[in-house]
Amino acid sequence: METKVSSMKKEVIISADRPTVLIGERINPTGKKKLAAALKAGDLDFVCQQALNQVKAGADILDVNVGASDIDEVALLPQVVQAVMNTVDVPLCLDSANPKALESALKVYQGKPLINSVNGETPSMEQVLPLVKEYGAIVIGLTMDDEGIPNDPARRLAIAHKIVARAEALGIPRQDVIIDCLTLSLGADSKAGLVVIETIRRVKAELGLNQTLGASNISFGMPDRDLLTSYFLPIAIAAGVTCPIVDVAMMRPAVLAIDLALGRDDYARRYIRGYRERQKA
Ligand code: THG
Repeated sequence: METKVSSMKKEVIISADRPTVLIGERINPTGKKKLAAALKAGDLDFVCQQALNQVKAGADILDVNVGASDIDEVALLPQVVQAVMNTVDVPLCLDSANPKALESALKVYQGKPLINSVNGETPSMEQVLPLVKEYGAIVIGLTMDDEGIPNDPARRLAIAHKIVARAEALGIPRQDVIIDCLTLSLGADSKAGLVVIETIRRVKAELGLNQTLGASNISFGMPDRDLLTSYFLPIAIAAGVTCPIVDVAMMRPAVLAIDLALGRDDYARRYIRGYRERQKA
């Protein structure tokens, strides 16, 4: 199962037979006062610096989210997408809960982007999937609906099936849907890890699609977050996550080790190159 995302200059292939694709999470004002203030002031230099840093750290794709109170995402998302495209070569993941903002960003995007996201609610599927078809994009399908995120893996799986069926009915190839099984915080529910891992396994077995995950959600509100996230990641990747959304600078060394352990790094080339680059830095 191969999913191909692209910018003007780069194509990224997501597949369980290849190294894990890292989607950089840091262009997102949630919990970041400095970034939120810069975005509100229309200062895009700060965002572009975040983009450069993440690509230098090894990000394959950048998530771009400008959602915060007092921000007009429909106007700002395309501006930030354009600024980031002018700064780095990697493909982008357009992240908004507002379909109008996704559409305005799609209008300026050059290449085949990721759309983040659609969910199992009928209005979401009715608004987002036609955009995916029209712009030839890839879409992330969240396993939640109007009743929220089910606690039961079977119900999350059923939502994934529903999203794929709706996409295929519109002529969107199934490999252009990436599933996000959604991890909740272990601080709120100490069984949250078990539930999402079981869901990831079943999505892989029954749908075989590529899967993303906002992996740092697992440690939200907990002490020693990076420790928790970095030990959760190999479980999620071994279960079927192929393109996690992460803080790349923090998580890439662990992911290089995981890919080597899972036979996705011939002759340990990437692992050794990653080590050498860290020695130089
Ligand atoms: N699934 C999908 N998309 C997503 C998410 C997901 N997009 C948004 C989010 N979840 C993933 N992105 C982030 C971005 C930042 C953080 C976590 C996930 C984060 N920020 C720190 C905080 O809020 O405490 C602050 C970061 C810092 O400045 O160090 O943790 O699940 N499809």
